Amino acid sequence: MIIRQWVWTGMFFFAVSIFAQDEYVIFNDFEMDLGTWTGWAISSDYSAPDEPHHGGVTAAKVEVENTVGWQEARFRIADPVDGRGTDELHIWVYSTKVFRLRVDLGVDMILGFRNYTKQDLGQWKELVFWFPEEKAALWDNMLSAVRELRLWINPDAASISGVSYPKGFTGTIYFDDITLRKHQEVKREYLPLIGFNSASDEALVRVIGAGTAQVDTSGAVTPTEGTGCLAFTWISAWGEKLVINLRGFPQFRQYDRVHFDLFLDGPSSDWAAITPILKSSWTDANGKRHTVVGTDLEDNILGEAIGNWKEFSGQYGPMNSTGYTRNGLLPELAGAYDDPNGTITLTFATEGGDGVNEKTAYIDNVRLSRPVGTFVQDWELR
Ligand SMILES: [Ca+2]
Ligand SMILES: [Ca+2]
Repeated sequence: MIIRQWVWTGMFFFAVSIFAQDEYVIFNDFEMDLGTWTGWAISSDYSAPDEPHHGGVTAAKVEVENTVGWQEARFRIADPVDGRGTDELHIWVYSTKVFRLRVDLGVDMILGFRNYTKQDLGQWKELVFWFPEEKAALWDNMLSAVRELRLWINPDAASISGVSYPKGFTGTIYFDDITLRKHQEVKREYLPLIGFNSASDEALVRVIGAGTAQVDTSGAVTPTEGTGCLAFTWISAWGEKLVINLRGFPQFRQYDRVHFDLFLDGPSSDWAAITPILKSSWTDANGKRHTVVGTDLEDNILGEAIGNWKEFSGQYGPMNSTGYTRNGLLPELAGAYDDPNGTITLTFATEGGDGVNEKTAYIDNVRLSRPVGTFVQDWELR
């Protein structure tokens, strides 16, 4: 069933991709600009005619010497590119040794690790780094002029999917066709889940630590949906503060994004951030215990949500991107609905400056969405 589901999903996306051509911003194709390489990239040159290249006629041939582990290399191009509105970084690589590469698009824009494995040796592989549209929005200013990649290679010894990666790397890697994919907006359909319009919705909510949470229908704050919203105490010290029980909403499996509106009633001169975190636990038919201890959907700086309503969202369902790293979540979350004792929650971690500590914040209209017409319906995975 698992396989069939993915085949179906893949077929759908294949059908769509015929019509929706992806657009890319070229970061560097190594035809005109070799860029500058520092750190563990001890030397760089254009590939010779008898050496590998992926597109055009040349690639970057980089000699790597990393013997210390957590040491970065910086790759810088002459003219920055506008990466706003993108959602993937693509890098083609070629080597004769396995490696793991972490890429940062700039300071604090960490895209994570991708692996060049035994099966890839001696051939070109496209490393795809997906980042959520929420992150892109957060990074908008930095993405407007991307000029540098920060690269980390084999910083620690690791064993992943049966492949042993040593600490450090000495050898040659060819790089080519580094691009950013433009994010394609899709029309979405929504399912309202929790409206907090009646005190009965309080049963879905649990407060961790100090503070309270209750449904507010006083009208003191205008809800974004219906006649009420959830008022709770904002605590500035970072931590998990509020838990919403999703166990009663099996429709969760038929959608791929969760959204909510948030309003922090504090001084807009201050700062605050919220992270929605999915957790689940259940036992499968073979008695095996499954636990998702916590997947951060996104870190969000509140910005204009201090003093006003703002929408937040996060992707948890399947996605048409080989760089997407949350597909493993699907069976883990889905199983929570099959086990009568399964649990699944959306936990909010909050933080902020002193000026917003113990102020009242409001959440409303917890809802799900999916691309219109997409077959997310059965990520029924057994
Ligand atoms: Ca090239
Ligand atoms: Ca409401």
